[in-house]
Amino acid sequence: TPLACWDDILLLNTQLNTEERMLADAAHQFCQQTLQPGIVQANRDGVFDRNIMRQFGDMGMLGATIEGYGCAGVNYVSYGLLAREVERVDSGYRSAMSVQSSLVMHPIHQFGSDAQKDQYLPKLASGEWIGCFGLTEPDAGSDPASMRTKAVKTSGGYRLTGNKMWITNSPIADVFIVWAKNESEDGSIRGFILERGMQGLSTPQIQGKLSLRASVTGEVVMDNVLVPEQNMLPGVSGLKGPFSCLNMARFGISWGAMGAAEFCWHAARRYGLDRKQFGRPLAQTQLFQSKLADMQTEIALGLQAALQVGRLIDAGQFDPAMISLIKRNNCSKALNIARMSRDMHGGNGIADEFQVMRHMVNLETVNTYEGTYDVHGLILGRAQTGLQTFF
Ligand code: TGC
Ligand code: FAD
Repeated sequence: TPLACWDDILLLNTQLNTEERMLADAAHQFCQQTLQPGIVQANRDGVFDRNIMRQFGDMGMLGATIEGYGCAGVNYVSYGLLAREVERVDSGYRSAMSVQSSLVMHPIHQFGSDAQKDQYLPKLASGEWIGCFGLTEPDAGSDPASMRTKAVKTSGGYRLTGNKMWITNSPIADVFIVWAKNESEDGSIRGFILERGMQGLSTPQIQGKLSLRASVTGEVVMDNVLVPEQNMLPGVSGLKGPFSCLNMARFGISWGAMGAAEFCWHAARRYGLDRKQFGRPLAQTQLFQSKLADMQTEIALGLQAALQVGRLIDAGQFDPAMISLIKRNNCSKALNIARMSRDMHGGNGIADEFQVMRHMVNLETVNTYEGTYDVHGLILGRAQTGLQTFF
């Protein structure tokens, strides 16, 4: 018989407190009962049902770390546990949750005025409004400092012109956090809150995605959009504004990627126990067992590292380099695990019903967005040598 804790060999569960365990169990049930049954079809159709955001809201999963405004007010370890459960179903659904929480609600909460918080946070917390985060541009991906979107001061506000690219949920968003160079402050980067319906704002959807198909992605095209003065985020200027949002989202992704990897690992184990070739289960071959051991090892270590960083964030002791380490490691390890699981499923591995190939292609995006594997390597290289490679 298998070891009772084969799927939690370092007893991560015992390192959680009672509230964290209850929250993870409730999220697991919700994700498996409500999200899992529809994901194969949603991915096939390439659609995101906005009702899912309402359901996240009902579960208290949006902006979960924020106190007040209808938010749950839990710690960052709990936020990580939520991401792990959602991404066990699909990286696209975790994307929706992390953009809304870390990239839209977090900057409003952290850098917004009281009026902005009152106006936007409750409706984003309930999922009535969907938000998106526009940093990347067609010619500014890994290097957001080279963005071209500009804000020009005019009477009563700013005129924004520019083009954001690859923006999760832009085609269905009600609220847009857009980062632009403010010409009246020497091109310093500022955050602006835009709303659907503003004149000159359009959000064409990107078609033909082979990854994250259950998430909608688009552009944010701004042609001289008039944004009232009171819609600028007053509390931050410079790249540390968007980067401090990314810290939190990247932390969640490092847990989420492990959730997707766990799905692929468990599926490979089950498949190997059920499928017989050469007169015995595939799981009774040395190569198959060695691959399962690799998966188990990387997942157990990746989760421990994510938990430690979560504890440090909750204690106010984190450095962004720690987050680069776990984002880079956990995404690339999860991608390798998904590829291995796809292979271990043989021909069935390419059928969407078996779900591992969906996770595999999703993780290609997860390894790329929020800072690519290379970029996080360079952040870690700079942190240990003091030498800058970005110019
Ligand atoms: P650099 O000179 O390093 O820094 C500029 C200013 O920013 C500050 N800073 C940070 N602050 C807080 N947290 C961090 N992690 C920070 N990193 C830097 C820094 O202190 C400095 O402040 P100040 O006051 O001195 O001006 O800037 P750089 O241009 O050299 O940066 C290079 C690099 C590569 C590290 C950076 O540009 C980078 O991280 N690039 C990756 C871009 C990226 O991650 N884009 C993500 C777009 S959003 C997205 O993908 C959402 S997908 C979501 C989903 O669907 O789930
Ligand atoms: P590039 O920066 O052009 O990189 C291409 C390759 O070059 C990569 O392998 C990279 O690692 C490498 N490279 C880059 N610089 C260096 C260097 N200095 N040294 C060595 N190698 C280097 N952005 C948002 O703002 N909001 C969103 O909601 C959002 N959602 C996304 C959803 C999806 C589905 C996708 C695919 C992307 C999303 N993004 C979003 C954009 C994402 O953050 C960028 O794609 C990512 O930051 C990489 O930028 P890029 O695509 O321009 O690649």
